[in-house]
Amino acid sequence: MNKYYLTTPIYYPSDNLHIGHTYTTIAADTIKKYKKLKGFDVFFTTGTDEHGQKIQEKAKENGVTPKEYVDGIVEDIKKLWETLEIDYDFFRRSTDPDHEKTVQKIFTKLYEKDEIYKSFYEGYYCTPCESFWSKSQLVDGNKCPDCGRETHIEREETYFFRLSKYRDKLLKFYEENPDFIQPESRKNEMINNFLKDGLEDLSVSRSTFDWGIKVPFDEKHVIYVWIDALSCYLTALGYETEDDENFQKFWPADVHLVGKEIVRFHTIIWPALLMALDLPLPKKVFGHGWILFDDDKMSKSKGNVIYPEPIIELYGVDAFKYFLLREFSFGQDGSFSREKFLQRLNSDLANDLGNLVSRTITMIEKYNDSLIPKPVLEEGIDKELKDMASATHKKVDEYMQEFNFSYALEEIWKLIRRTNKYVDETMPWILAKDNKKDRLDTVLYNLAESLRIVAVLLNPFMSNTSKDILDQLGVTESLSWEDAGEWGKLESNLRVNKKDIMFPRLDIEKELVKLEKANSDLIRKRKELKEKKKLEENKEVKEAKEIEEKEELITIDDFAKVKLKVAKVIDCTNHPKADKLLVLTLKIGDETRTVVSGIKEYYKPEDLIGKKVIVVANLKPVKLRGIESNGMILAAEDENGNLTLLSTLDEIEDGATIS
Ligand code: ME8
Repeated sequence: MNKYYLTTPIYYPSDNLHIGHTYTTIAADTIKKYKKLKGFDVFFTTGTDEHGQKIQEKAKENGVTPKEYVDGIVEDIKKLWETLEIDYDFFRRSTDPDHEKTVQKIFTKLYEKDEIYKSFYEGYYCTPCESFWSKSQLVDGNKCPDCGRETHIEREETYFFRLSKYRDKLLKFYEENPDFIQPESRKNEMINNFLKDGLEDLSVSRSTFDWGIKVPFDEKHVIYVWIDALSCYLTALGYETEDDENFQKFWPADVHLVGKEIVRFHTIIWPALLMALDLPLPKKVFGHGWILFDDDKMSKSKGNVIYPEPIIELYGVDAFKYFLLREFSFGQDGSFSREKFLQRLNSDLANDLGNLVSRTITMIEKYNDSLIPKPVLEEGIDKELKDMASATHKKVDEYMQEFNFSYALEEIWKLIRRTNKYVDETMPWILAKDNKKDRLDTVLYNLAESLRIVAVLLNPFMSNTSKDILDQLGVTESLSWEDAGEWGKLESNLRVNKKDIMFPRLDIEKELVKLEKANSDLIRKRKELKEKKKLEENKEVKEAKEIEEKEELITIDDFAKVKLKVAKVIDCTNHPKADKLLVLTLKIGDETRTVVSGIKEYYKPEDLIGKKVIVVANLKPVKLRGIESNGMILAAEDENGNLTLLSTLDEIEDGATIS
């Protein structure tokens, strides 16, 4: 069986994901479903990139540990993928212990092969991108060329990866594998912007923060977050572990899907690292365009974010997926707008598809007792529909090879629109009225058969809708992709089963208000939740402090400051100048010292000689009525003023320490 390994980036859980992230994941999921239908054995990895300064700072802002901070967001991300019915095979968290262990192995291996060496780095650092830049790479003075935000100068001791030596090898690899970087324009960008003038060695460790995987042989350093993150594609398959069956089977990856801003990491740094590890390189990296909002890149840190949850809740998973894949050309940037979304819902889903399903099923109910009829009387007009339906499969296939989801869907919609036109042309209600049963049966069959083909073709994109259509047609067996390429496979006599309208028409103005409100409600709710968590956290810390103060709790370190010893009273006399004081001579191991104690009321000197007592041995000396006291002996006193000296339960040598 043919294997297929595909990945999405592992996303930063510095905040909840927005529709930009769902775009990559939905595209990957669609490819997976498509490949599976075509009989491939597919493995799909996604996950979260949890280390690095940015996350550490975010966590600090929120008053929690980095791990606590990301745990909550990772939970939301997994929930989102569940809602979107994303069929991933492996979710890699970069904080997973097995991942951390393998990344350390990778780093050590590279160091031992002299692919990594230690030196110093000074450069312009962009904290949000976790990247160093040279002066010539900066834009508008000192801004990061990737995200446009301010950089600052940082100098640190660091390990370097010998990236520079891979320049020619990379260029050769690109030449020998012309499809490696897609779309083509991104390859030219990589060559012209990064490779043409040579590559510099890459700083691959950080010592200015510690939220990361430690360099195993130099714990002052953490491993650069991108080595950590990129390795996830290998560790998800069990690379360098005992259980590496998936690695043996699925590596190299067939495609890494990424946004265009991280193509550099995936087509320069990643292949060079793999070459250094003597591993095969991925077959393809596809750098898709950005979804913009108000013509700006949607980004968590800029705050101009559209979240997917309200859209899905209001209009369903399939409408959301359809819009993203249909509206935007996968390789290029595109602007998201709620109006466009609602318009497509009305035109493509309600008018075209929903309408075709509903009228077809209704007519079969009405004119043929809910049974799919047998086609008996063909006419010339049928041929165009049949030819188009059979050809659509091939065209969709061709577009799917290029991940051109938008054109693939457009082909399916051409067939839907053609089929709707066929209804208008053949006018089944007139055929019914004129009692042209044979012709009517044929027309109804053709409509149903066209819908069956549409349903199979829609499966990778909108699996619920696809199932729904097949259900309504009474088709129960599961269909393969190839079943969409053959006209006439729909059996007659299946019983149709009408359901509610799939995509009701919407009042765009009203829905716009609803959608905007739902998005801002969600943002507010999440903010409140964070604030609440922070407050609770602060409250807990405050309360703990108060309790400590109230009960005068001390830590074990506080207690350890007090040196307690067992002492033997070798002499004891009354203080010559004080009524209440005794003067004791204590032997503490090899040492003898004098302690003055206010216990004359309770003990006679002769009672104490030879007894063992407990003494605080590191108390500052004080003079008590002219005699220096070096320590304090411990006693217990009850509410009635009864007092007794402390001693040990069993016999023990003086000088013994107490803890
Ligand atoms: O870069 N339009 O994580 P990240 C389209 N952890 N796609 C978008 C998008 C938008 N507006 N915004 C985000 C990282 N994406 C690293 C990756 S991989 C080894 C490490 C998608 O959370 C797109 O796929 O910043 C982009 O590359 C990715 O999310 C960035 O996610």
